[in-house]
Amino acid sequence: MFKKILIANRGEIALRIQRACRELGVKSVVVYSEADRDAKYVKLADEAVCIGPAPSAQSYLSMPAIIATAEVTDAEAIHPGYGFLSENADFAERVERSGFTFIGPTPENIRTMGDKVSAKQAMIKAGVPCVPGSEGALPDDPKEIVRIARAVGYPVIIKAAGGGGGRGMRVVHTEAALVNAVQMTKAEAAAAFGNPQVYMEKFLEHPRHVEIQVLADGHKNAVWLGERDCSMQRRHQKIIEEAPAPGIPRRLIERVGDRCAAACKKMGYRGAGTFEFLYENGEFYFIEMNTRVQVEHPVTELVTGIDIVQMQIRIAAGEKLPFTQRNITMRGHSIECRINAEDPVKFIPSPGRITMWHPPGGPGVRVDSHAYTNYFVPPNYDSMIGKIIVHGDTREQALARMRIALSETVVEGIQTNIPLHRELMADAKFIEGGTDIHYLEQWMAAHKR
Ligand code: MV4
Repeated sequence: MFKKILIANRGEIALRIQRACRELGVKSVVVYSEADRDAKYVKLADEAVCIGPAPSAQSYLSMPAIIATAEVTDAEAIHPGYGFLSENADFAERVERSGFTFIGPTPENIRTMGDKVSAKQAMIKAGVPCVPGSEGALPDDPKEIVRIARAVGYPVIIKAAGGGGGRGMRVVHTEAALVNAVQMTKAEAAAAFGNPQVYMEKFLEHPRHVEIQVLADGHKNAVWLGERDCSMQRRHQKIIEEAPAPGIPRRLIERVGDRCAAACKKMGYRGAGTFEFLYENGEFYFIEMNTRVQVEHPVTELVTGIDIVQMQIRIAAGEKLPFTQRNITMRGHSIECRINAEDPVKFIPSPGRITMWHPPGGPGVRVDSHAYTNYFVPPNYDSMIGKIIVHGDTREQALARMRIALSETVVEGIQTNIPLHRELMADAKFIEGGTDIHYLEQWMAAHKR
């Protein structure tokens, strides 16, 4: 095991990684920007080094500053968390070339999944079900593009190979609009990602977003840890996640999960990963793979009892997976509410000083947050200030525990989306389970917001 790890991130995930390090008996170094000087996890860390001013480009995205800090503090490995440099293959490569261990997949794994065309090709090869569409990148010939779209059937969606997470996509409903839409998406993709390649898929109109968590050790062992339903989102920002996904037949999920684990073995995948699917009319369709730990990983931890962040570290240290698929069991139901410093109606960020912070507690309640009374939420980063995660024997018990947890929570001095969460936990359709990716936006409109 490592003696010391550098945490190249901030906020709740920096604290989460630090806790995993502590439990493993590993010392942690955090890097921080001038805006995060007073953060709790900076005080709690064994060592903390200021690496630059508030803008991420000069701090959390500065590869030289982070690698130099690992050198001067004698850290052996770097955990990138989520966001920032976590899915940057060049960073992973530079970390390893500098003699440190990158706590994550190989640069090659990250590169393959970062290019959505090569990711999809890898999945097709491994037998993971994908959305029907172009086989690989679209050709230049307009006649060919028209032919492919006719075969797929309208509506279609044009996606940039370099995109992902909702960036660089365009829906096309008619043949008349097709070729122009492809050209526009290509031009935007070239400018935004330095890669003009685009591909085509059948556009699914009412899917749910269901993802599968995997762990692989790079020694040909891979397992899947169940699924998460992340359909409750707005503008590609998830706000509620849960495990398991309500109402999906177990044997169907098992079949897809086994394919994901098999794909990891085939690709020589290493570390934690997430296979993102759209689920519509009883079918799973792969869209993207994330090669990092995700914000919503705690719901999987609560139903499986497996510490995903500790597993990332142990895998990076060269350990083999300590369990096989047969040893993994899912128990009960877990729900996560992301707490954002924002206007609950207009969603505009609400940074500033938290004058009162009372987190909830009690049976089956977990709070992952770096916030505290008197903490100043800086305006420079993501507005998420923490997560309330609950577990119960049933979905009903988890819902009840979340309602109680939200009722106990007090955050003053800034606005948060807690009122929105309280309303959603009482919403008949959410309580029923299985709402699609458009539900929240429709709900907001119906509630005249
Ligand atoms: C789609 C889709 C419908 N059909 N692909 C958006 C984010 C990126 N990961 C893929 N996305 C979508 N791809 C096909 N073929 C609808 C979306 C989509 C979406 C997906 C997941 C979660 C939220 C979403 C919101 C809007 C659109």
